[in-house]
Amino acid sequence: MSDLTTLTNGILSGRYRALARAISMIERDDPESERLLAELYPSTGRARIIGITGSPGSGKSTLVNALAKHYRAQEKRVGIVAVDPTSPFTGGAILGDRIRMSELYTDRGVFIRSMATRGFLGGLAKATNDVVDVLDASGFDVVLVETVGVGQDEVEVVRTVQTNLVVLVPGMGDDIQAIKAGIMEIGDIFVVNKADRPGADKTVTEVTMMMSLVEEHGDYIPPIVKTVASKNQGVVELAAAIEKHLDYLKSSGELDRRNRERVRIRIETMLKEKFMDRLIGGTLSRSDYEQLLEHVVHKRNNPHDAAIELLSRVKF
Ligand SMILES: Nc1nc2c(ncn2[C@@H]2O[C@H](COP(=O)(O)OP(=O)(O)O)[C@@H](O)[C@H]2O)c(=O)[nH]1
Ligand SMILES: [Mg+2]
Repeated sequence: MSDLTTLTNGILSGRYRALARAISMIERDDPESERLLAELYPSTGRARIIGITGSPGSGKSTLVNALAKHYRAQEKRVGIVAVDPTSPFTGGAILGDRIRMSELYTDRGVFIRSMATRGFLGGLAKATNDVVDVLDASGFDVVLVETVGVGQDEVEVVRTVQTNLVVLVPGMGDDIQAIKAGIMEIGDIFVVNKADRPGADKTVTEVTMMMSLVEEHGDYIPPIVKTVASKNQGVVELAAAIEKHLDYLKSSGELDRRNRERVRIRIETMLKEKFMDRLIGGTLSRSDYEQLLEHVVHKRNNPHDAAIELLSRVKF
């Protein structure tokens, strides 16, 4: 059996060493990983993919931990992917996550991976989606994706999950105002975590008010759930809200639409990347490219004509 077949089979039968190896290959942007992912793709599509987004310190990891425990109690296998540019792989925050999640680490029904986020080859969003595919193919029933939710890459990650939780904390006030446009669009469920702190109800009211300003809700109005993640409070209610969102996704046809959107985003991201690869370093040297940009900066050319010219240089 070839190495790739062994690895594919290892993943399909849920072996942790195979999973770890595959994910490292994806992180390195190893060319073999593309073939592996192609092999695994037919086995994907069963996992429930849930995003957890919110500011650093809002309690996302604690909440992920609590949700994972909840799902484990139902005998579900849980994959966790933490994407957090504020905490590099070796950084303190991730170490904190490791310790906090240690009770899950010893549980074979849980697989946790923090994505290295700096200097990422091939794009963070692509890598995250690929890792989610690997976990999905490996039979994890639930995949939780933790992100800080800022930056282009992260927004792309958020757009590819099925249900997105936006985690807020009491006393954000102006913060909520500042981020409202963005979060109102991406939130399927709003979580007011740290509800043991003063002002939780006020935050709930603020979110409700902002929600009423959003014109297009369709049939689904995102619920607001209060939690104290560090004490596992509100987790059952949150899981119920997640379940309800799935019912909505299915009955409205929105699940198919989101899955299709996920495919679209992934293909288009790869196309863009492959196009740029062919262009720069292929047809054109990096310095020629920089030269061309320079012409546009100094008004000797314009962005539109420059783009058309570049397009004409790529051989398909
Ligand atoms: N008081 C209180 N603290 C919490 C709660 N949830 C999390 N924390 C604490 O908030 C801090 C940040 O949590 P963490 O999960 O690392 O946040 P993340 O950066 O969003 O992943 C930690 O010290 C947690 O123990 C909560 O519901 N109430
Ligand atoms: Mg965290």
